[in-house]
Amino acid sequence: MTTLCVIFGDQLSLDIATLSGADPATTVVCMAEVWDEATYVKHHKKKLAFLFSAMRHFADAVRAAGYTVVYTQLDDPDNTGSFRGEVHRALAHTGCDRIVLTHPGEYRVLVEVQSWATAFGVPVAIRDDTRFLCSLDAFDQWASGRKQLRMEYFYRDMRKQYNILMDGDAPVGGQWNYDAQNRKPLKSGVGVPPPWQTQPDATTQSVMAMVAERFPDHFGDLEPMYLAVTQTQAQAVLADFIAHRLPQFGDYQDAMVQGEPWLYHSHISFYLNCGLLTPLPCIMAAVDAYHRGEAPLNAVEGFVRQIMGWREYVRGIYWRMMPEYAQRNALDAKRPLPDFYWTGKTGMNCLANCVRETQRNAYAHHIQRLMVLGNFALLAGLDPKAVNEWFLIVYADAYEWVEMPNVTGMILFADGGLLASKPYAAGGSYIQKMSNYCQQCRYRVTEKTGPDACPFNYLYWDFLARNRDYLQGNPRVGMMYKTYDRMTDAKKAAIQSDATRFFKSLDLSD
Ligand code: FAD
Ligand code: DLZ
Ligand code: SF4
Repeated sequence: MTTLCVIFGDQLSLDIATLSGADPATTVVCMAEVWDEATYVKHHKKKLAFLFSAMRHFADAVRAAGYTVVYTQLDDPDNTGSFRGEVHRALAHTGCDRIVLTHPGEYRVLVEVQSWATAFGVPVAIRDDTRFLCSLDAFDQWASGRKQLRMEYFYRDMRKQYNILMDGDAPVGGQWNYDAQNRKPLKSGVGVPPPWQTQPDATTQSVMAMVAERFPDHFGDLEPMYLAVTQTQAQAVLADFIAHRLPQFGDYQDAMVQGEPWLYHSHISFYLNCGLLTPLPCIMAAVDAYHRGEAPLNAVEGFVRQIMGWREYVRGIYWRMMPEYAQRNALDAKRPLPDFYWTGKTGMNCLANCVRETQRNAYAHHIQRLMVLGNFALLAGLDPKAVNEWFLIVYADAYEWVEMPNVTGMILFADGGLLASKPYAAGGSYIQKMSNYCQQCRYRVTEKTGPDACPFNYLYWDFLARNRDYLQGNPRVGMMYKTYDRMTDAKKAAIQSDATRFFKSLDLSD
């Protein structure tokens, strides 16, 4: 009996469950670059080059571990363009009589692989993805019977279960969460450590040439290409973060600085999500730095919470709620995505910078995604399908299991509050407090209405007014309606007419 072990592009870990217990003598590993995956949304060029290069390097590592690898490159003339076609070809070519794979990261691919046993007439084993710290069954057990699925309680349970930053039954330092200390703005010119970067090797260069030729109409800059593409390089990115950025990670987690896209973040999501890194070693590296006295608790706890809390939690939500989750649109938002999400051409300096950095790097840090790009999408009432597609396209760390709960749940409140207890809506003053974008903006953040007023200011109130029926019962938003109701009729009318004028200028009128 020979086994075809199918490994997808986001499963690039040698300890993937697919290979657990595999005998190289009776195993063939199948990997394929396929047109369907590269184009079902038009991924950022840098994301494509990164992933194809990482896949090719990983195939070499699998061969070095003694396995036979059947690898189809995108431009192979026999490439059928789909997972189904490539697995079918590999079965015919190798004579394997069973398939083993690990639970895919996206619902549509799960549906596809579930059809293979019938389609190919061989047994197909779909194994749990053991790289995650919370299995899907364990998440369902945690969630079932709860009225509210708040991340904070999930996270506490995970800390206890894995005994991370615990002092017996209590959290180290006496608090579970040090977020209140993690909201400091940062001045420009502070000397942020440069991010870890590498030069493209021969494999990456050849993939870049292919992407340039085959995907010219996809969004984003291919060059410069500096991302890690092997496990060793990804570990160097992690080590660089622990040594140079983790100590300030907490303090400046929410800060935004014009011209500083990387700040004190870790830049490891690309690697965690495709398998070049796995979560527990990243968490332990930060915890060890804390125990050595090299990083403060607010930084280390904040970092642990992102990976052990948010990352695991959003995955649990995605798989528990799909496929219905993809249809959610609680606020009935319908506006199309404005062009500036692709071009960066807008007078709103914060948005222009976040889009341009996304275009160049296939990366923006969390607060740029949440409080600038996401906040605008929420306030403007952009269609959740269009916003989900954009976020899935433009970031090199984007896969639906992590992108969709962040977009549908966290930024758009389109799931009606399943993930977030209130919409993350904010006017311009939040962006002014946490960044220096407003200093170079054509709008005035201190003006609330009128042609020069920061659009976030009137769009905020227009959003609340538009969604009153849905939101005013929410105890965490109710206060804002009291403030709105105290405004004069003239002010309310000015807000509405400014919002109407603004939408018209973007060609987004109702
Ligand atoms: P750091 O700030 O250094 O955080 C460390 C790690 O924590 C990240 O690498 C990531 O693995 C994890 N993490 C942090 N926040 C989240 C979160 N909200 N959800 C899940 N994991 C988290 N993250 C993705 O990995 N892929 C996405 O497609 C994605 N889309 C997002 C869309 C929106 C609208 C928002 C608001 C957030 C999204 N995030 C996504 C979460 C977060 O913005 C990125 O994980 C983070 O910016 C990656 O950069 P970093 O590695 O430097 O993260
Ligand atoms: C994102 C992506 C892209 C662009 N291309 C491929 C590919 O050609 N081959 C592959 O195996 N995986 C690719 N991926 C990652 C898959 O979309 C990812 O594995 C799915 O999320 C699986 O559920
Ligand atoms: Fe953004 Fe408003 Fe500040 Fe301009 S004034 S940068 S639009 S928050």
